[in-house]
Amino acid sequence: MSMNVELQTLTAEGLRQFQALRADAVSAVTERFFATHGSAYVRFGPRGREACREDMAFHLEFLRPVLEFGLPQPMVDYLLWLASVLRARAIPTEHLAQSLDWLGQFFEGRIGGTDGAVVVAALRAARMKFLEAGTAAQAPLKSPDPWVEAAEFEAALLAGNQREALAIVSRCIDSAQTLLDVELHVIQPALYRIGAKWQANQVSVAQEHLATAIAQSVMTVGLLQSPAPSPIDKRVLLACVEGNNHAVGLRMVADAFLLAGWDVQYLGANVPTGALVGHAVEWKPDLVGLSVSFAQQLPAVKAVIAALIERLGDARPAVMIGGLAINRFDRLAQWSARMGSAPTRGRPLSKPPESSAVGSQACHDGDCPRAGAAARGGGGDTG
Ligand code: B12
Repeated sequence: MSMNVELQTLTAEGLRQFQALRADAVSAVTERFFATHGSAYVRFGPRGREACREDMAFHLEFLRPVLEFGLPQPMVDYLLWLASVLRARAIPTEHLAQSLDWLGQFFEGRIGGTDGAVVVAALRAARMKFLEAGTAAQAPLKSPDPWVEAAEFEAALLAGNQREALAIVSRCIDSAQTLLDVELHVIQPALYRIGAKWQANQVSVAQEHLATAIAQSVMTVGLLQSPAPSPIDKRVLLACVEGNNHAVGLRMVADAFLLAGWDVQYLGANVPTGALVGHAVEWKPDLVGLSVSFAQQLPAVKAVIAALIERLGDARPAVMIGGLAINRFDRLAQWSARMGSAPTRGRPLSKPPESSAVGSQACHDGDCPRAGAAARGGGGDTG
């Protein structure tokens, strides 16, 4: 199945209308859904309606980048993911495609002209590719080669056994492995497996949260056990863009820079664009690293870059982008690299170095030595 189709994109006014209509679309389609199929969902009680609303809202969140960038692949991937999550919880999936038709009908009646047609075409394309895929599983996320310790570490995380998790990591570091390698070959694969198990309904939300919390504290201890680097008088500012709550991967990137002697400021999850840019203006980093999990977070990347250019002009830092969305979809990676090279945006972002996973980062001047390894670690399916 080829997903590299390009669709028409919305005009700025079309996008504004789409955004303004989202909440009404969610309500209208949820009501239509319950009027037509309510009996199939009675067993879920009031929570069923709420979950349906959440799903409709999610559909539209994932539709937005299709409308903005013309690439259906991330939305199809999301639909396959959602179908697998629902199936694993014995929730019917047969109405998923219909909900896309109904969303199309809602927007067709309200956004006129070419823009209305763009929304309908995007929903149709996503629906068609989703149905073509049938019950095929979404391509698995590939993490770096797991070491044998990854399975033990995963078991410790799932059992909530912080002491054991720490012992495994300390053992690796004591046997001369670097923290970065342990993060890539033990911690990351364990977290990826736990994500897959949550998707398959084999692990609870609480276990996933516990695992993440333990992994983060173990990483801090690992950092303390690592040899102190010589400072190199360079600064990197790292942040997850607005909407991205997946922060552990970026923490690994932070550790990579710290251990290479950089001065690192790590702002963590979901950083508002204004706050991020304001901090960059004040702290004046040489490099800004942004983490992106889903395609709909790319406009936030664009906003950060535009604001850095506006506020700092030629004195702006280089920008590096990575994360799940960039690893997973090569077209988004290309788009991200292109984004910085548009003439109005001034100094281009260089292409990702050949040696790194395709598009997992866009990084200037070979300035980010070991972060390439961290980014490579996330190297997933590149479509
Ligand atoms: C823990 C977790 C969460 C936690 C995160 C807590 C935290 N403090 O970070 C919480 C509960 C918040 C969460 C929420 C959600 N999650 Co989640 N989550 C995970 C999980 C299990 C682990 C994430 C992680 O830490 N991975 C390990 C790190 C090391 O990997 P990484 O992020 O890819 O980072 C590496 C590279 O990508 C790269 N990198 C990352 N950032 C950057 C930046 C730069 C500059 C560079 C150079 C490189 C780089 O370097 C890192 C090291 O190699 C993953 C499973 C998975 N496969 O990752 C699911 C997963 C990512 N989540 C998923 C989903 C769907 C969600 C939610 C939508 C769920 C929901 N319905 O609410 C929300 C969305 C939140 C949001 N808006 O961002 C799905 C994504 C599905 C898909 N295929 O796209 C996954 C894959 C789980 C699954 N299998 O279903 N999640």
